[in-house]
Amino acid sequence: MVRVAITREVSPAINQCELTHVRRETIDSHRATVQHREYELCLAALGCSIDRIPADAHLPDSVFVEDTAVVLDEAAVLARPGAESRRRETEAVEQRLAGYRLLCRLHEPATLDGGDVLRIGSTLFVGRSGRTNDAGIEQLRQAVARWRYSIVPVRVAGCLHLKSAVTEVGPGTLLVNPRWIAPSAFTAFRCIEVDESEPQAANALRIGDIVVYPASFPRTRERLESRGIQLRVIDVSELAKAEGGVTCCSLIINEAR
Ligand code: CIR
Repeated sequence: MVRVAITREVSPAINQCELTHVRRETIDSHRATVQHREYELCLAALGCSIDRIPADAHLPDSVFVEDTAVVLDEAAVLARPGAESRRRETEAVEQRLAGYRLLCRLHEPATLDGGDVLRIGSTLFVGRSGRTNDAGIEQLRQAVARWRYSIVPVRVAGCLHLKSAVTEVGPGTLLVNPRWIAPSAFTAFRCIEVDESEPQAANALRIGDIVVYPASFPRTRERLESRGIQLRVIDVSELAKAEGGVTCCSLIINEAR
């Protein structure tokens, strides 16, 4: 399959990033950039062609492109990020996405971060979080109705986004932190729980049969490997200080036309 990964260079202002659930620590922006390049190389080795947007010194969190859009096979819905400081991140992403997909937009009072949308087949699970409000969920529902996606709202508590708490790691298989979301929304799936000592370990990026996974969660990693899930383990510790995980740094476009 031809895949494109839209990424964006780490902003020189990364130390002014938004933080909600983690204590501020200095981010070494050089190290963050090196790790981000390794992340891109990993995606390239998995068959993605990298479409990189340059850094923007006025947008500290702009490396986290996942939050700016929801990319589907038929279209891309531009998000309206819940944090005011992140609203303008969509502009450069919009220009890139226009080359791949029909675009739909959300409008005030909607807020929605792409990190709150987990697509599994034709279902969009949408986190009702500190970033995504009811109007965001409703406008997303209307935007995608013509392609028959069903929308399942999921309450998120204790973490930033839905995909901080649950991601797909294989066909019908999810990696979850049940303390941050009610697993009742996901009873149709086989759920692997993160190790209790690694609450942030549920964010994994599935590319085909392979799962890109952070090096910082060895116990949960063992659980995944023991269930036969093939991992590419990478160090993303620097951007984790900005509350980012492995899904956050790319927008994956399947079968790019
Ligand atoms: C923020 O608070 O918006 C950023 N510092 C982190 C965003 C991480 N994005 C994601 O989980 N999808």
